Amino acid sequence: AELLERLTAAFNDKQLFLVYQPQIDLESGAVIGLEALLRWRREDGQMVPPDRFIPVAEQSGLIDSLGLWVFKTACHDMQRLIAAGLAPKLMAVNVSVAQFKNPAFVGQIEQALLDSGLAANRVELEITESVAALGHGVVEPLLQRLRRLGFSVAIDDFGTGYSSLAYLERLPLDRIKIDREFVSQLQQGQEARIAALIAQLGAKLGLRVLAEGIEDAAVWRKLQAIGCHEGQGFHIAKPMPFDDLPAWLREWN
Ligand code: G
Ligand code: G
Ligand code: MN
Ligand code: NA
Repeated sequence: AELLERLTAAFNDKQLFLVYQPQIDLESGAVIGLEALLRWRREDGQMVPPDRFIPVAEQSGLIDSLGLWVFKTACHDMQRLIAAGLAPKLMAVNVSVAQFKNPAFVGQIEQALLDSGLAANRVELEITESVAALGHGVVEPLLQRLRRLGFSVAIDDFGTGYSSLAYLERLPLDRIKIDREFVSQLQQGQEARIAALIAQLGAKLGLRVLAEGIEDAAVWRKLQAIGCHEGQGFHIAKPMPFDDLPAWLREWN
């Protein structure tokens, strides 16, 4: 409860901000997207990791307004990049399962998108496998609505949560993100079995596959060898504040 009070105050005092991590095509190196990631810097300068405060926001319902703020801010920043002629194809925004449960969610992001003037096909929503817990009677129509609006949808942290393959196959998805746990196995020289299986699964289902957590050039090459075409990670770029993006984007290509 104490953390919730501090988080609510931080939200009101604008201590929360977004950083952006580039996503690239592993073949050409071209930047294909940016993932928006939430950060909290306390007044004393200490960072509070999202793994600590997002669950608190989810349990309290604060995630609805916080998530909407993330969405609006990411759309606004994407518009600024477009105006500067620097925007990649996609802005990826994480959406919590708790937001999905809110019946007002789709209407709210639709309105926020309209207000921003951004086209829906420039936005990808990242959801985790745990949406499966809501049941496909809920999730499938919701995803269909989002895709009809023009958003694309990615499954984040794939392979770590619960979701049956049968379930995954039915969902209208665009992309799978291989969790960095499996990508780090490549780093440690272990067999790339799970990452390779996910890449094959993606290809079979006609989905794009992106690997998270690329920390060196060797892993980048191994991912290409197993048929994974997209990636993000510290070796390419760490998540950075908006103000650092223009210079990075100009440098990279
Ligand atoms: O950026 P970092 O690796 O510290 O993020 C840790 C976790 O927090 C990741 O699982 C990430 O998806 C999640 N996260 C970061 N920003 C957001 C956000 O804006 N909304 C939601 N729901 N999750 C986020
Ligand atoms: O679960 P999600 O994909 O949303 O999490 C993204 C998180 O992963 C971000 O918080 C980001 O800081 C972190 N991250 C991104 N690239 C790397 C990487 O190469 N190595 C590690 N350890 N973490 C990374
Ligand atoms: Mn994510
Ligand atoms: Na992830």
